[in-house]
Amino acid sequence: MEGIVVKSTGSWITVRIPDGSIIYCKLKGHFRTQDIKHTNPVAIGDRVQVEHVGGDSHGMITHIRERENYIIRKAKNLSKVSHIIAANLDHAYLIVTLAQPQTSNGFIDRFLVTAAGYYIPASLIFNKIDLYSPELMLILDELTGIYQQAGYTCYRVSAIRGDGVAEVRECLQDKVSLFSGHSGAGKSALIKAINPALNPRIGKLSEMHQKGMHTTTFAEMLPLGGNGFIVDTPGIKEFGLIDFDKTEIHRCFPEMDRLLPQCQYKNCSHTHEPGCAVKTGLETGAVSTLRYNSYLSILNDS
Ligand SMILES: Nc1nc2c(ncn2[C@@H]2O[C@H](COP(=O)(O)OP(=O)(O)O)[C@@H](O)[C@H]2O)c(=O)[nH]1
Ligand SMILES: [Mg+2]
Ligand SMILES: [Zn+2]
Repeated sequence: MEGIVVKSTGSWITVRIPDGSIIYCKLKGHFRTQDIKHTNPVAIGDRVQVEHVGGDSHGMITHIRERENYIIRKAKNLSKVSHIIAANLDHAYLIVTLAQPQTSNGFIDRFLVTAAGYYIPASLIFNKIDLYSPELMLILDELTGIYQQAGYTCYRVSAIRGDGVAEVRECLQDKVSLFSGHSGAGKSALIKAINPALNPRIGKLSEMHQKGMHTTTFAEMLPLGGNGFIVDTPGIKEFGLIDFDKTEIHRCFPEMDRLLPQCQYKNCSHTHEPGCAVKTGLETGAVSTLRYNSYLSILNDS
C-alpha cells in the first residue's frame, strides 16, 4: 500500500496510510546507499510503498516515489551532503508580521527566491493584523500592493482574533503546505486557528533554545484531514539554495522574469546592460525598487 512519510527522525520512519493509521517502518536495505548526496534517504512528504511486517503497526518501505520537489539544507560538517527537509510540497507560505516581531523585506524576498528555486509556489500570510496601528495598516497596503503586483497572493490574518483564517484554511485543503517564518510570527497560533485539533509545538522550540539544545530536528508534518498536511518548519535560516546558479536568481523574481523577453540581451542580468526592460520597469513602476534592491542584495552575497 502507499503512504506518506510524516516523520523520519528517530530510528523508525513514520508512515501514514490513507485510512489515517500509522505504520512504523524501516527501509529495505538497498535504499541506504542509493541516494548518497543526502544524509537521509527518506524525508517527510515522501510518498512510499509499504509492506506490512508481522501484521501489526510495523512495516518495511519497499519503494520511494520520485519526488516532485524538495527543500534541502546542507548537513553540517559534510560539505557535499545535504539533508532533505521535506518533499512533495504543493505550496509554501511565509508567515509575516509587521509587529512583534517585524519581518524584514529582505527575509521575505529570500524566502520567495528559495521557494522559486525549488519550484514551489509561494504566498505570504501577514499575521497579527489585530495589532497593527493605522500607520502599519498603510504599510501593509503598500507591501501587499508590491507583492501582489509581483504575482504573489497575500493573506491578512489574525490567528488570535480569527480574521482571514477561513480563507487560508480553504487554500490548504488536500494540499501539502509548508509553513515558515520567524519564531514568534504566529505559525503555531495560526495552525491552531486553522485546525484546533492540531497540537503544534507551541513554545517548545524556544524552550529548547534556552536550554542551548540543537533545534536541527526541524520540520513536522501535521495532518489536516483528507489529503491535507501542514509542514511546520522552525525557520528558513536552515534552508538555503544549494548549488544555485547566480545567473538564475532573476528567474526567481516573477516580475523580472516576465520582462526578460523585452530586454535587449537574452541573458540580461538587469544590472548594467543597455536596453534592459527591468530598468525601464523601475522607472514606470512595473518593478518595485524594494524588490529590485533585494535582487541586487541576493545577487551580491550568493
Ligand atoms: N495579537 C496577536 N498575537 C498573536 C497572533 N498570532 C500569534 N500571536 C502571539 O505571538 C506569539 C508567538 O506565537 P506562536 O504561534 O508561538 O509563534 P511561532 O513561533 O511562529 O510558532 C504568541 O504569544 C501568540 O499568542 C495574532 O494574530 N495576534
Ligand atoms: Mg511555533
Ligand atoms: Zn534586463
